[in-house]
Amino acid sequence: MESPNDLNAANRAGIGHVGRLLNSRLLVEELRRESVRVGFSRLGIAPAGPPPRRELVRQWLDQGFAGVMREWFEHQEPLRADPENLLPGVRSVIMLATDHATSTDGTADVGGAGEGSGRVARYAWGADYHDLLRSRVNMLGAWLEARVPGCRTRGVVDSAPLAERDFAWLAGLGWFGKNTMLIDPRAGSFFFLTALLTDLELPPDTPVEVDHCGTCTACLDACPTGAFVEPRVLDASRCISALSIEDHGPIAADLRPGMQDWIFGCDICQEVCPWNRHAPGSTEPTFQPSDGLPTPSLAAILGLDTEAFRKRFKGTPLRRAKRRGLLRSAAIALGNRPHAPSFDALAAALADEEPVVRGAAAWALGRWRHADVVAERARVALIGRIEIETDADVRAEIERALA
Ligand code: B12
Ligand code: SF4
Ligand code: SF4
Repeated sequence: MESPNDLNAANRAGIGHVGRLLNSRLLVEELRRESVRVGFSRLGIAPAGPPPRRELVRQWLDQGFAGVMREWFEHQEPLRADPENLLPGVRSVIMLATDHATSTDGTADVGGAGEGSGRVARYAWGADYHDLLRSRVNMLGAWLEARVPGCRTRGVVDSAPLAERDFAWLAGLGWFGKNTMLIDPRAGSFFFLTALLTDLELPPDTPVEVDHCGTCTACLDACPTGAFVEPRVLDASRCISALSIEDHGPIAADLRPGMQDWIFGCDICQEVCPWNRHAPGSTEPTFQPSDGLPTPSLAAILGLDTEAFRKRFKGTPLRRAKRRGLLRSAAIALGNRPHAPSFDALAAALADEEPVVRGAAAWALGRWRHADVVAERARVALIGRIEIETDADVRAEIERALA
């Protein structure tokens, strides 16, 4: 029998099916071990081909649920139709999971962060995961190419046009929870996905067909912005994660209260999920909370100028929100949870260079006018600003705040 090294040659030469299968199973065992050695938590294998529920993405787009990501999705949609577009000749999609939940000691829970602090989604507590996972998947790809000379691979992380959750489902890495997350019955949903495409035909794993959600609706009930249209359908235009990360403009007024104190991403629909009660902790240094996270001071965020923002969030996921998006969300968080010691920072934000930050600060101060905290100072600050404000949208925000 030929060695796993000869797998591709065997494939090409049409060597017996059973021999090839045995060899590929041996190879997959080695691949599993190697994936853990380079730092992935587990892997599953899916056959390449069009993703199983492609039509759902089209419907989702047509219903306007992509929000500000619509243009990006419209561009990706035809490419997502087949992983062949990412690697010509692809036969298998190796899906890799990486658990990222770090210790929860001393951090925010569903109840919210402490006064004057904002909340950041778990996946963004440490350094940017894309860089780490990209280098790991490239290492694994190089290993496979060395192990099976002649085979081709391509690693992708998150932003490539690949329906990662669909392939991860096919690869047996979990079921689709009602919160749309892929959930592993043993590890919950706090994990990242990465894909390694290859032209090798590897034996696929079995999808999780059981719906382990049962009658539970905890995630649907807990979403503070009502972003779930129905189980497994998310209206991203209402999801705090999309609003705080991808949308850098003004947020619709009716959604602002629901954002609570979340300033980057949102974990509520995962935190309430019973399957995350025993999520494995990660000791990966890259994922450990950095510099004031997970509950940064909102006043400190509002005080960041362009240079300070760049310096503080360089190499972290938070830079994706852009300075204006993050400061806007920090102002909204203060509007939702008035905190007198942060007054000066919020009032100063009324004069920020970005209209979207000024508008959010005006809205927040308007909410403070109805709270016991520094109500009069909030009114004075708004009146002072409206006298010099030139941006029509911001003026309208101030007028509403004073009304
Ligand atoms: C765009 C995007 C978002 C958008 C839209 C999210 C969404 N639910 O679609 C926004 C910005 C809101 C977002 C938020 C988050 N995201 Co995101 N996101 C993506 C991205 C880039 C594409 C997802 C997508 O295709 N959406 C389109 C919709 C239509 O897809 P969908 O909801 O998954 O719908 C499918 C299912 O409904 C499915 N389906 C339903 N029932 C069934 C049944 C079966 C049998 C099958 C096969 C399919 C199926 O069919 C649909 C079509 O594929 C992926 C990376 C990637 N390249 O895939 C990461 C990804 C999904 N995100 C991820 C994460 C971590 C998050 C957040 C937790 C971050 C945070 N803490 O703020 C939140 C979670 C919010 C939530 N409840 O989904 C992880 C998820 C890991 C996991 N365990 O599932 C991914 C895979 C990134 C990664 N590489 O790790 N995200
Ligand atoms: S991430 Fe937050 S806002 Fe988005 S669906 Fe989940 S609970 Fe709702
Ligand atoms: S909270 Fe309940 S319904 Fe939602 S994903 Fe978890 S088990 Fe499923």
